[in-house]
Amino acid sequence: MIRSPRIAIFFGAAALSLVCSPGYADAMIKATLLNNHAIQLDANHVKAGSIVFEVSNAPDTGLTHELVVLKTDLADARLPVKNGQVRESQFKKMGEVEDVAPGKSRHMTLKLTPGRYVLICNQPGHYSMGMHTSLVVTP
Ligand SMILES: [Cu+2]
Repeated sequence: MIRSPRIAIFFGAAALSLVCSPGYADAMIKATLLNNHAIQLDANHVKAGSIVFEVSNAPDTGLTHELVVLKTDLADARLPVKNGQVRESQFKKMGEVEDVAPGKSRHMTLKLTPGRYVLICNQPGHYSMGMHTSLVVTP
C-alpha cells in the first residue's frame, strides 16, 4: 500500500511520454489544403523516418477536406478514379487525416520508408478538381 502512489506516478509519466510522441519525429511537413483545390506542401522531399504531417485547411475553402497518404510510383495526377473517388484499396495506404474543417488543422505521424508517395484529398470529386501532390522520401 505504501508504494502504490509511486507506482501511479511512474505510470502517469509513461503515459505522458506516449502522448508527446510527435517530439520524437525526424521531420515535419506542413500540408495546406487550399481554396483553389490544391494541396501545398512546404517540402516535396524528406528523409525517411517518422514524419509529422501538420494538415491545415485554409479558412476560405468553405469545405471539409482530408489528407490521404498512398505509397505508389504513379504520378499524382494519374490515379484511377471511380465515382469521383480514388480507389484507395488499390494502393498501399500509409495513413490519413480525416475531416479537417475550414480554418482547422490536425496532425498525424507516419513512419515512411524511401520511395514515392502521393497525397490526396479523397472527399468525393476533390481529387479530380486537383487536390493531389507528390512526396519523395529519400534514404
Ligand atoms: Cu478536399
